[in-house]
Amino acid sequence: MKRLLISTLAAALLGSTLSLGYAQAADDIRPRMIRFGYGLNEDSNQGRAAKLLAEEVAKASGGKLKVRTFASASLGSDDQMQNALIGGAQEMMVGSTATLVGISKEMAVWDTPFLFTDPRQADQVLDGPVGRQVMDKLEEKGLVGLVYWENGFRNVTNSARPIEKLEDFEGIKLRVMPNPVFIDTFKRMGANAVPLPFSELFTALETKAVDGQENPYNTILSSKFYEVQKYLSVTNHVYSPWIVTVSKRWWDGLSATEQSILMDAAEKARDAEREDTRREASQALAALKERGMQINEVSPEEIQRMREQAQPAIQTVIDAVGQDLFDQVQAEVSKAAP
Ligand code: TF8
Repeated sequence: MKRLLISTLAAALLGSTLSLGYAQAADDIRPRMIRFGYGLNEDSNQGRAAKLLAEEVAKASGGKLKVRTFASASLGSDDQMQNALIGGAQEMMVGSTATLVGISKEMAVWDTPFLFTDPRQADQVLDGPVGRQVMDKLEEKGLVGLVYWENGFRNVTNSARPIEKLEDFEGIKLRVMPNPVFIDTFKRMGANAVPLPFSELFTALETKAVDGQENPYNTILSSKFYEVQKYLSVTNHVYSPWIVTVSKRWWDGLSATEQSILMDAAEKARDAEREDTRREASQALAALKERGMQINEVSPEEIQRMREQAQPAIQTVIDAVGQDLFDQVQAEVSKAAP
């Protein structure tokens, strides 16, 4: 009996020594190359934030962790990169939450038309417990969400006519993100909604395969959509978050120190990115006008009509995320109301 106990103890001890010997100590930093992909070009709010993240990681790790950034979807569209992360072929990315709904259906809660009215309200909800809860759902799919960055309030551009009233959407071939809520919303408004990855958008606009698209001012500017779009109509129909994600398979092999270096850098980049994005957005209309776009505000009455018309698309959100999560987000939004 005693001998059995001793040998069991010895085996346990040996086992733990062995695993200590092989496993990485919790505060280790190993030399690593981290591929970080994104869809916009380097000279965009997304590109500037990615660069800042890379610099912060290099600084905090004494140059051991090297984040290599890949702009302009050179590692693939959002969807392709998400799958590369899940498979472990790529480590990190940033992209729209709206392109994640095929992998994690709860993400669709951010697609609710007219959910937020102010960016600070979005910050509070996204950075709060419900934002974290939605993010954590990614883990069972092989991704880890670190933080939300700002893509921003979306506005419509097209080459046919200014959108001044609901009826002006009629027959417009409008590129939307590959996402059921966006497709539904714009179909209800009367547009011919065409889902396309962002990486194909400029060419689609240039060749007139589609008439228009919708994105924040920042992207209309940085992606030079003003070269191929005449009209910009201020609809602010939805606030679009970006999300920084990492491969879970890869993340689980990092030490606690490495994980916290990456998390801290993602947060620092988030705070700087939101500031940068808001500053740029506040000057973007003037810049776009200067580059030849014709810009119109849509009256509050017409926005209200669009809102009512899009209302049934909310059911598409509820079907995807469940009534409980939907209600929880609504409650957080009213608490955070500016
Ligand atoms: C879109 C999105 C994109 C982002 C970006 C590629 O319209 O707003 O701009 O997903 O990360 O597809």
